[in-house]
Amino acid sequence: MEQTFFIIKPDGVKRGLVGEILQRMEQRGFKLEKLELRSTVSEALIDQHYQDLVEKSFYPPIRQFMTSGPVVVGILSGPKVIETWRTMMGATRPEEALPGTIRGDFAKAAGDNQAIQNVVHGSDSEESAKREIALWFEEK
Ligand code: DAT
Ligand code: MG
Repeated sequence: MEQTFFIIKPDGVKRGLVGEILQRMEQRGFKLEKLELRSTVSEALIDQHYQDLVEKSFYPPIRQFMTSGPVVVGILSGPKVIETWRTMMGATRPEEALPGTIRGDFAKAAGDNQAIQNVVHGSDSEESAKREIALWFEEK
């Protein structure tokens, strides 16, 4: 069965959205294969997670944001879960995320030079899902 890796980011945990987000996963019929609260996340882990973004000018605030508080991480499984979870998350930029999506319902637009805080992460391909699951759960 297809699997994806997700993160409920520090803004989602701080704002008390964990239950709401897990409920949407369950209502959609996906199975939670793994679920963990990580009270701290290292900069090294986030840099590996976002290995394709570390050189970008907007990256330092993202690193700061992603290590700013507890996150909830897990593995979700089900048919077409990678694409479907991305659809449920909504667009990367809060101002472009449609109502009905998690980001469209909850993410606040960022100010200039602030990190985009968009509540959730989901793997964008089968290859990313495999890599991220190994990074977060098998190579601790
Ligand atoms: P997504 O989280 O929708 O998969 P991504 O993988 O391209 O988007 O980027 C990871 C995070 O980095 C994203 O949630 C917010 C931030 N980000 C991406 N592109 C950005 C940009 N052009 N400016 C500022 N932050 C950006
Ligand atoms: Mg991404």
